Amino acid sequence: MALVLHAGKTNKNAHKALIAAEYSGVDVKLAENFEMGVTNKTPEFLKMNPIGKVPVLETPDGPIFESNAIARYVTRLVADNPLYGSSLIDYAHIEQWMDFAATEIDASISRWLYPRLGFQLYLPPAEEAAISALKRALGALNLHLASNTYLVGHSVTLADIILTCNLYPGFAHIMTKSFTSEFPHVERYFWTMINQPNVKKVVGEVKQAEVVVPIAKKPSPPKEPAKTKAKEEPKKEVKEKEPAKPKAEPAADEEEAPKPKPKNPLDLLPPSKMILDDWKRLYSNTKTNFREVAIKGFWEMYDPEGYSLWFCNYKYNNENTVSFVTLNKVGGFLQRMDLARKYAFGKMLVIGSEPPYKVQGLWLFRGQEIPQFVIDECYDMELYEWTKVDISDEAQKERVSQMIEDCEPFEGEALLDAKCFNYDEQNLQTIYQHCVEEGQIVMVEWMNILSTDVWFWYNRRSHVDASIFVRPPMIIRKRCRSPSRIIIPATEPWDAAAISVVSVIIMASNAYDTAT
Ligand SMILES: N[C@@H](CCC(=O)N[C@@H](CS)C(=O)NCC(=O)O)C(=O)O
Repeated sequence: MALVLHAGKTNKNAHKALIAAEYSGVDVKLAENFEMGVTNKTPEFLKMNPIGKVPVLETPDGPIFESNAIARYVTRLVADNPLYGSSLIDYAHIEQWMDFAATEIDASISRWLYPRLGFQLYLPPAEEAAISALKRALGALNLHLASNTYLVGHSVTLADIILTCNLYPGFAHIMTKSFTSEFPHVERYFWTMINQPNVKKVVGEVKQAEVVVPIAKKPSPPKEPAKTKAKEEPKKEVKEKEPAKPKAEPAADEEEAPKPKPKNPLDLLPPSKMILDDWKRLYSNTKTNFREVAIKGFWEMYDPEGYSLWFCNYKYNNENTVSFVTLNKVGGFLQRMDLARKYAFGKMLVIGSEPPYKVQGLWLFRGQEIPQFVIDECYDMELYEWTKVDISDEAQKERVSQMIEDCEPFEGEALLDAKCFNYDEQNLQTIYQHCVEEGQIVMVEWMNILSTDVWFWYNRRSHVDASIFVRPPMIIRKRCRSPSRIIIPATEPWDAAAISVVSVIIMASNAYDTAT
């Protein structure tokens, strides 16, 4: 009779036992109708595993929890199972690599991935520490695998099964090719293992992440046991992430009668002659002769009474030892500044051709101070030293110009990257993911989102349907052709200055597809 394993079918910890069972010819079946967040909260389940986590294996002698213990049990059901090696020293080495997989690989991948998925608080220094620890572990593993096909001996053992299951979420979500290419033997090993028929049968096709999974905006609140069918394992479960599904129709929160938002104190400042959107548009649209057009235009528009300029310098530059971690850190900061999009423009430079990289930036804020709501709500602010620009000092003014134009070399150094806080790149990702899923790909070649003004170019000849979700809750839908510019109408009781675009979905428009 088959042993019953309680877990969802995409659970990488459950895969350990299922793969071991395939190799060993042991009959293990997943429990039918298992629902993460529901089944594992029932009194019957808690009797099997008091912590309420999965997987749990039911055996004739009682239940077992902890995935490695389950996999060991399944393996030991077969006498002299080669998955356990053939000597005492093999056995010790298998245990050694299983512990290594749990404490050095799984732990570091989890500390990198889970905050990004919103399951834990995202803190850039913690992410950096997790990545360093993972690189150290992968370096050691790479060295071992340089002269060994498998971890122990000359064939697959339980250690390989456990390690592969632990590497899987890393390869699938965060360890892109540019990250793993530093560890070619680990790459070779992982793909060899994943393509073993007994592994493939359980795990299915695996694709390496093309981008590091983006940071979820806020940690997910702990989920109550779902009343309706839970489609996915909500916590710690790592499976191919479903692309964020933008709502086709206004969702509950968008349909609610909009409550007037208290005015931002910055809206109460005396009007400024500088129109931030005009500057953002000039910046984005200037493709040549930048100094003469955009920079000159900036100083003509700049209103030192209505706006202030600030230099920022990351306080922990000596920790910026990994290029893409540094870039991610800056990307995360810009995402979190989203709340200031109507009141700010920024440039963030990552300076240097080798580590440690310096992160320095320039920000234009409405008003004479850094807005208090930004300091309160964006924790990155305190990771930087802020210095107000004195525009009567020509040298400082020139530095501002150079930062805006990504002048290189900058203060004698190359630029690793220059990011601009202007329009929302994150939204573009949502658009692509959604359209790919729907099979209605519209390649948006260029998009610029200003607060009340959305411009885009795409590569189809036919019409598209653009849905623009804005805050305060409102959706603007428009059928349009490339290139398109959609101006969001100001509606009572808000004025245009209070509107911000939260996402834009561009879908192929079926009605017009064949007509053009
Ligand atoms: N060390 C445990 C980890 C188990 C675990 O964290 N399971 C997750 C799913 S992968 C879970 O059940 N989470 C539900 C919860 O935290 O309530 C094992 O290897 O079995």
